[in-house]
Amino acid sequence: MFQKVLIANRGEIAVRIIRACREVGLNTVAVYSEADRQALHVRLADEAYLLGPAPARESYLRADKIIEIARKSGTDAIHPGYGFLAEREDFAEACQENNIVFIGPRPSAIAAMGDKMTARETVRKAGVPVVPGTEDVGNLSDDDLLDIAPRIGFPLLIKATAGGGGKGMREVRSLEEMPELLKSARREAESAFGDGNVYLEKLVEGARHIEIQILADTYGNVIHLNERECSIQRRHQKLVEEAPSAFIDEALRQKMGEVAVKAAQAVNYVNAGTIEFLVDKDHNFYFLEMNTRLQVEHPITEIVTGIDIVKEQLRIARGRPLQYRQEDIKINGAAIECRINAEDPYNNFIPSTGKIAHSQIPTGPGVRVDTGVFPGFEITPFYDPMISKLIVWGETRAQAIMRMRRALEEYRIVGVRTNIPFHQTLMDSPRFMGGQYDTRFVEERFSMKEQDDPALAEIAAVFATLAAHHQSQQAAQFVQRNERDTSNWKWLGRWERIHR
Ligand code: MV4
Repeated sequence: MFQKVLIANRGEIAVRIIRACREVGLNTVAVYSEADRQALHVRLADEAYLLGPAPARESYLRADKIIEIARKSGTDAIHPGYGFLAEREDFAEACQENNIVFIGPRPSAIAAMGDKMTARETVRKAGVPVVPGTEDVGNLSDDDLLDIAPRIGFPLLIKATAGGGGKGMREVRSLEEMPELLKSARREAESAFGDGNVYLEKLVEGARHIEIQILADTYGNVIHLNERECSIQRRHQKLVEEAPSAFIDEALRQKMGEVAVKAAQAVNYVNAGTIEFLVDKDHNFYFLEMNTRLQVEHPITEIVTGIDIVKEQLRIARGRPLQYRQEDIKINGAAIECRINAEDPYNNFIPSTGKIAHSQIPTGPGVRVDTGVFPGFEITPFYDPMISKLIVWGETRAQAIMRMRRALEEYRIVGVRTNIPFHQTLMDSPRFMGGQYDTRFVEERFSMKEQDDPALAEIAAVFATLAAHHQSQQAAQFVQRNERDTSNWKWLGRWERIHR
């Protein structure tokens, strides 16, 4: 049991965790850097302690200082949030050694899933489908890999064992180009992770990125909260997430859920976690990796399931059993999250810094905004550029899209550039409306450039009308039928702003 929780994080997620603690009567301790003296998480916590200078390595990554503050303040639990120390097995271990509850999985599960080759082997042996590729753990030499590659077949991917997030990843089209690519992948992995070890997987092209939320208690009960569709991303940064996925039917949802539970059980997982899958055009799905933490996009799952994931994390960490069985988990409507970043979508998404002079945050029915900033707060280059998460709910996916458009229109942020125009363009895109996108969509088929196309305007107008009248099935079908039956879709590779 614990009564006081230190939140080893900043920004919107620190605020989110403080709120959950407050609602269940737990005391909170914030930690902050010199850049965050005025931050919202500092204001909302019961106590706050300075960690050090703005750079993360001198503040939010200082595991030693955080544990020292926890001890001094009589804290008996630490929530790491996401990023920073969340998936550092040594930090979870250090908490244990100091009799502090780490609100997350056991160090052994973090380690098993943190090493991507070990993760792949562990879940494969538990019957979880993985992409065909190398089937060993340990250091594979270039000679080994060049020998195995033709049996896997090209194109294939070189992946870093210590990787994740695409670092140290290389696409290989032929055996001839492989030695050079092995060298550069190893070099990149060595400098990013201090570990040049790599493995191989067949390349799955045009796949979707779909992940399953897991909850597991200390008694071996594991349930899943269905999927999140995360294919709208750019350079491995997610921009929009949806729950449920328009691409997944009930049978596939159930199958992926069962497999995700198996993957979690394979490492004796405890607390909240996420199993990432690639889903190809033919609905084959493959384990990619497991995120052993609370994720940025957890709110869309909360919205459609009605479950407060952070409160469940706290309960699990307190040794309580899960209060839901699998058959209790239902999906109500549809949720979409847009990550609002301080970056310029008209200029290659370069980060934008400065003081937030003014903001007008959307509210009203079905709208949730999770943020750690406010007018007067300075956006610095020290941390990631996400300033808020705009989350909406709708009875149907079409309703959620219409509501997201409304909310984006209401949103005003003055002082920094934001990617709100990107989200507006996306929400007006017939391909997005029809749910017809994969992980290449933003980088390869989407552009902010304006283009007047009356045919697309008409599709969007009919979609809007049907959506407004709760006829979302027809709205979705309308968009899909048009792709097959008319030539309007030749426009879709280009920019798609609809003029109203
Ligand atoms: C893949 C893949 C295709 N085939 N593996 C990217 C980061 C890392 N988490 C795994 N990633 C991928 N692995 C095989 N065998 C394509 C990607 C990938 C990707 C995955 C999820 C979301 C966005 C992505 C963007 C580019 C590539």
